[in-house]
Amino acid sequence: MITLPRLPYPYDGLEPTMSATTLQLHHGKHHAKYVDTVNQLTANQPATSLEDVLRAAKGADQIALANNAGQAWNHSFFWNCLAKTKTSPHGPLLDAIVAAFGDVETLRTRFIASGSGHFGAGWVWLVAEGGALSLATTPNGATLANSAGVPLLVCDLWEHAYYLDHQNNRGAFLEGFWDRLANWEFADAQFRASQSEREPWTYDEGCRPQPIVSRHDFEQALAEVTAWLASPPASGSAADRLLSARLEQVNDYHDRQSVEATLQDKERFAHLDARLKAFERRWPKRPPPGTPDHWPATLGGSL
Ligand code: MN3
Repeated sequence: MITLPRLPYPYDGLEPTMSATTLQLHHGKHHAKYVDTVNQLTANQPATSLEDVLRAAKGADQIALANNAGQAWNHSFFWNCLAKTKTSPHGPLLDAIVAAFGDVETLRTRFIASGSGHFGAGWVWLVAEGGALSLATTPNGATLANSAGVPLLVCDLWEHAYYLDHQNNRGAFLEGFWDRLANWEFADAQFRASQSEREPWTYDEGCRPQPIVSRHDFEQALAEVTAWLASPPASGSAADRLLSARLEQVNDYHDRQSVEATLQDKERFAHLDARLKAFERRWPKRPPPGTPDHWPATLGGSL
């Protein structure tokens, strides 16, 4: 079971370059459909990551699963390649661009030409392998997830990505992507991962909720984890990993003491603690500072 990730921005957050109508349809209908289809096709299989689903779906009888899983992965990756604020390549990534293409402008020209020249539906990628950058295109639902090269950026070449905003002018869509939306901070993080031991972006990571930065977010996160813990998801499932991520965020936010705890919070923490103790078998990866035990010993801490 995989989930449809939330977008890292509101539907109207990329206007006017990408309209809210396009984004709503693209994420809420197209991407959602791929996710639903993957879940239908894997309903009888044990819970696993989307990357593992893709690795397993190699046989000829699994083309539908490979296509839909590839599309689910590519779309979530694509959402992370878009940003509300303009960014530019810098540091070692910029050096690698200069080494491979001469300059950023040449890379821009070649990226747009590759995407425009790709026949039919697909994806155009900037890829890093062994520190060297290159461009690639993949047809239809093919993906660079699990490939030797680490993808840094991708742009969707399916007509549904641009037809409402640009009709048949794919080149104008690619120019808008490159000039105003391309998320170079994300590309930079991917490039650094490709140069280190760190794992590059995963689909699960794309499903992580946005960081808690306000009392409102905190309230929402508390409500979510309370509801989840009332009937905990299967260990190792996508929902389980999401719950784990959400608990980490609640814990981190609490540790930073950036929220004034109310009497009601204390009651809710105590309630969460009781739930966690009832299901203490999971989330071993982040023991609290100073304790050898699994995380979290007491969610409420010193409250
Ligand atoms: Mn698409």
